[in-house]
Amino acid sequence: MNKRKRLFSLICAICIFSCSCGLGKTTPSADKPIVLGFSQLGDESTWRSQNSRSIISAAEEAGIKIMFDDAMQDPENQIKAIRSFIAYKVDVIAFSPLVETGWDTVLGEAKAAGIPVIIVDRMIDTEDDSLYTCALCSDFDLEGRHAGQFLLDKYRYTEQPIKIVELAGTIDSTPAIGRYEGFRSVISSDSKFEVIFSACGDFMLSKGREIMQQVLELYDPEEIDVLYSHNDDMTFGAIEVMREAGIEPGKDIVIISVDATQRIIDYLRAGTVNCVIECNPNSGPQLMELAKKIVAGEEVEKQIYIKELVFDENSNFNKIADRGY
Ligand code: GZL
Repeated sequence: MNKRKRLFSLICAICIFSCSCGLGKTTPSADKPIVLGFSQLGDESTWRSQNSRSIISAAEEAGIKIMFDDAMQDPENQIKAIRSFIAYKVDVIAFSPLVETGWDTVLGEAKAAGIPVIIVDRMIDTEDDSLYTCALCSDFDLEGRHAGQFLLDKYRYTEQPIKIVELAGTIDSTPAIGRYEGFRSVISSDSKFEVIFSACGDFMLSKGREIMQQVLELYDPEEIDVLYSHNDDMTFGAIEVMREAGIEPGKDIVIISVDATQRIIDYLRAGTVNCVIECNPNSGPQLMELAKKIVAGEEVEKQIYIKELVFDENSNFNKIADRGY
């Protein structure tokens, strides 16, 4: 049995032991807490680690027993975890889908077992929205549009072409799709903007480095005006490569990054990056409130978007709260 399965079994055993009340599903009550099965897609970025911390700590705060599984970037592991949650007859399932497609069958099994599902962070692409009770997500298309709007404002009076390199997130993931499409829906209004290179870095620092190295083999730095990166970790990798090449990030190449970790806000203050689009990882408390309402049979909204901000080189940096991660 591999490490992941052992960890998952241990977490399950602890949960089942601490809330075991005989065989079969029991109705949660004061002395029988709600059991939530949560499938996390992985631990690929600073954002993801904070998202997991938020969810685990919020479950403890809310008195909810959580069975937490880390799928390590493999949707098959998420499907296995959801099936395990069904077998343990949890009260509610929540998961952050790595990619948008491939969930109908396993969510159909959860529906048949009478277990409500909450989608968190990223979204699924399905024709049957009865497969989930609620989706608590960011508006990734809006994040992309904010990034585009920053460039429209910054280069409003510029005539010459603006050449853009894009570090994209995981293919077929909602944040990558939304940030890609939302960005283009805005910059396409002015033909001076051109995305000359776009590649998938899977939201990982190491791949952000690799892609930036490739880009500098293909283009002279003078040919690149803007780096648009779908998350901070890929931005950190790209900045390392820029500095090694003698390029001054934020000056020689304008940088837009999504997430808003503390490190990228510090870079914004230092002029190392020029625009930061917030993507809020702290959805834990809201998720637990939703879980309680759903298990209690209360109505909840089908789609809830988490509120997010935009910071840029013209922001009042004193008003940017500490990020906490
Ligand atoms: C967005 C989230 C993305 C973050 C990345 O909600 O899914 O995945 O932007 C993370 O940092 O890896």
